[in-house]
Amino acid sequence: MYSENSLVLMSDDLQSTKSGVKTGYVGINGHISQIPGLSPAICTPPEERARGRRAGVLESDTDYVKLAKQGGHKGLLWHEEAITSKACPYQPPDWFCPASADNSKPGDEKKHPGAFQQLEPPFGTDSMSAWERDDGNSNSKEKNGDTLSNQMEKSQSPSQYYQTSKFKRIESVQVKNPYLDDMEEDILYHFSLSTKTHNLPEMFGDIKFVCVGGSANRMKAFAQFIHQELNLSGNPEELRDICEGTDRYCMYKVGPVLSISHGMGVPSISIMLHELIKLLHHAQCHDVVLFRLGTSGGVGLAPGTVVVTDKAVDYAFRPQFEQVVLGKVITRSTELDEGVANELLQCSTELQNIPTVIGNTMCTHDFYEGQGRLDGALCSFSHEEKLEYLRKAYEAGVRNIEMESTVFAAMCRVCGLKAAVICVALLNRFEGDQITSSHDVLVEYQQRPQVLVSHFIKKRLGLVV
Ligand code: R2B
Ligand code: URA
Repeated sequence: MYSENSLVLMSDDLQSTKSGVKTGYVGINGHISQIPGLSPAICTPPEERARGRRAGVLESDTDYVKLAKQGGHKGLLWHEEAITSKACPYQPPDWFCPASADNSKPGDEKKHPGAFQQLEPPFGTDSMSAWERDDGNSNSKEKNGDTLSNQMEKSQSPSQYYQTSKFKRIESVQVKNPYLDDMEEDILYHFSLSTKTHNLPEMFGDIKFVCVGGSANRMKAFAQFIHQELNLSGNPEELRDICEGTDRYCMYKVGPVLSISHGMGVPSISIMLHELIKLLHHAQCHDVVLFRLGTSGGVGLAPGTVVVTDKAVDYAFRPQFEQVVLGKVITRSTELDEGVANELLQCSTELQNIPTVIGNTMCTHDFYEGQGRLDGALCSFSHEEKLEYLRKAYEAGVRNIEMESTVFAAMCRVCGLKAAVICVALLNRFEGDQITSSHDVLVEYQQRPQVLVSHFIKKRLGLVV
């Protein structure tokens, strides 16, 4: 059975060409998404499995919803010898299985002493600013670990890093909520998924890359694109929305990649992130990297430039996110993963036509006044005042402005998830406020973060060198 190894790529997951170049990530049994009912090749479960399961399976439900309500079907992750050519195990890069060949579950603390950070009480540790952390006020053990791994990441290429990181700990997804453990069922309402009606480890346990972006259509297009890039079998047009039970967000699973939409603005992405992080936790995912792929207004940059975020900063250029909790403001640091950002920058140099810089990204709560636009329904400042603000932003290292990066960075950081923000600049805000480029040009710009992240993923999977 596959489940023991379900978090590890097997030899047949990657198809080699004669030249040795890996050409494709192959899902289990050649299925696209490995999620029941989402791949055309997956058959319906035997009748007896459907009976006696949860009540509430309605005649009117789609095949997928019926299957999902029954918790998927059991043989889903079996390897069929007849289909897979050889049983010799694929040697995944260390990154994929950091605890070397040991396939133990992330929850198995005894086998990995020191691999797990102690859960802190809610709200206990994340109210420090980045400056306070830098000052050494943090009592977190995590800091030493991070420093060590950051140093390694700085001095070595990614492949060297993975090869030498035998003692790298498993990076599990840490929800910071003690109440979750006591809940009999967790309903991820805006995803239309639940721990009782869905087998989340089976559905999502192999996820290694989560790509989020504002628009549902763009994230569907990204799922289809990455499907082609990973050379998966099956028709990318037939990818099904895992969240089809709701129209709040869309979600597509393509091999080890999850593509999800988050809507516009902090409140929308924050709801999605709560449920996504719980989903990854319930599914026992580990060593997951999150990417926000988006659009933005450039600050002193040519339209079409891709910005990989160094620090996500607020309206006053501070690397922090303020969350109101029980009427009090809690400040969380918005530092992103430096190693991933540098790796993305390196990827951009290996691609044509993806001009890329690393810079700070300012996150605002509004597209118009909040970003200093003169073309909203309201405007209470002068053209000069706008330029002055943008100049100050530029001096503080801000190279682009968007609307989700601070909460994205803060939540990922608190929950132990490596994360990066990659946004294309649609215009140079020193030159105007309206987005005047043609539809075709904008479509091409929006593909740039996708192409960059796809290259990163393919490199990490060993599909390109
Ligand atoms: C970028 O583009 C959207 C506004 O047009 C917003 O979601 C963002 O961050
Ligand atoms: N998205 C933003 O938030 N701002 C812009 O200027 C462009 C896209």
